[in-house]
Amino acid sequence: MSIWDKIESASADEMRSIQDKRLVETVEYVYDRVPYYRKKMEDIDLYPEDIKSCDDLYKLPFTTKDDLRDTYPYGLVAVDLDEIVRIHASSGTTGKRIVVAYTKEDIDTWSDVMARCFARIETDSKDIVHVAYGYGLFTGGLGAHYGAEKLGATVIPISGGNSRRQVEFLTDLKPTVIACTPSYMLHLYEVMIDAGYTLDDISLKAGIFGAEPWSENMRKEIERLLKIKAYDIYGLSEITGPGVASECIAQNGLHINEDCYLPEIVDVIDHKPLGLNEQGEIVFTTIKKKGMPLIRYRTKDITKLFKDDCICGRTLVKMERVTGRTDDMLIIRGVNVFPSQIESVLLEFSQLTPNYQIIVDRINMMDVLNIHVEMNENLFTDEVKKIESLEKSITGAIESVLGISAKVKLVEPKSIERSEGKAVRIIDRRKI
Ligand code: DLL
Repeated sequence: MSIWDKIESASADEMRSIQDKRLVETVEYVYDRVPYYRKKMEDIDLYPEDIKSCDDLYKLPFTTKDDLRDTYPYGLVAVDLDEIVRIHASSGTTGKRIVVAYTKEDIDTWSDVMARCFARIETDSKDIVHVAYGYGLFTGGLGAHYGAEKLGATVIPISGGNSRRQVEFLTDLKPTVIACTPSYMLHLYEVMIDAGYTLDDISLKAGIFGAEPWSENMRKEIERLLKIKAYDIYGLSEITGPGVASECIAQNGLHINEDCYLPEIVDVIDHKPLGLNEQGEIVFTTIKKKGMPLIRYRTKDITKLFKDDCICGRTLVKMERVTGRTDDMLIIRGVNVFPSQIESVLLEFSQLTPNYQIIVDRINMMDVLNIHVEMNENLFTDEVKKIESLEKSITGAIESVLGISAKVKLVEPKSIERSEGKAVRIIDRRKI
């Protein structure tokens, strides 16, 4: 039993009353302290007294990445700068970088939610946690570090990169839990095997993987290769970093730390609120943050919220694994395609590895979807005819699942560039 059980297994009424109180406080707080929010509210004739409970959440204006850019760097900070103890930044794939600012209390809250995420997968003070998320402006490394340390676990702050050294630490220091992106886990596995090690040389029992979309099939692959439990953890810099939501041992949806981050799902087109079990964009309001609270922040991540009787006893609302982002969605000849759907199809084939790249071109006004995927060593040494026949089968599977044709090319093992952090899956040449 952990000290967080009370909040994590609160009744619906208890949770709702915490959320109502914290929401009302947060709205008053930002209205008083952040001129940008005050103006946004007054522009629609909305005042703090109009927000009495979570039922009124929908009245509040959304906040988007553009708001963060427009107010860069400190426009949404709600305290004097001398109360800010930490800055993180996210480069973003497009446009200007955004920065996020934390007070001491925010760092404590973040450490708590991250500790809760580790506790959810039964990590405790006896564990050695190998943190291979990048340390620095990216929130992954320090977020996981503070959480694991709060639990009393032994932390190896190795950060990303230098994979040979990572493998030495895994084999020498015998960490039991690893935190990194799922794609980097697979890369570390390859490096480990290439260096002549076997699973007997490591002691990992679980990994807490996130920061990029990954499919259920990718989970199976990691669990099969490494003989560990692979858990999903979700978060974003704007809201805090990792620790917004994470899986428990049930591996069936991510419990949201909803006492700190109030979730909603909205329609991706008209942004109207949707109910439980309806898929859309997940929006968060931070209800415990002091340095830079965010009201109805549009994440662009697509998922749904649901409740179940979780075997772990937690009552926290769950979100499904994020299948993609509204801005990750490729529209190929009018059909909406998410990279994770392609990944799912590819990983149905045992001769393939989870290393793939999606390259979209426009040739003679027509979108062409190319999928490059690495085959495994066995297939690579096989006859060309077999490879061609497999390419055909994959093309057929993509067509039947996604309803579009694709040019599938099987490439040599280890020929697709590896990333130490978030994998680069899509190259869309149409924009160039
Ligand atoms: O990636 C924070 C993080 C670090 C989460 C480590 C989990 C583990 P950003 O760099 O701001 O923050 O990127 C946030 O990454 O909006 C999602 O699109 C994506 N993302 C994060 N976790 C997951 C996940 C960190 N488990 C953006 N599944 C988010 C799918 C994820 N996508």
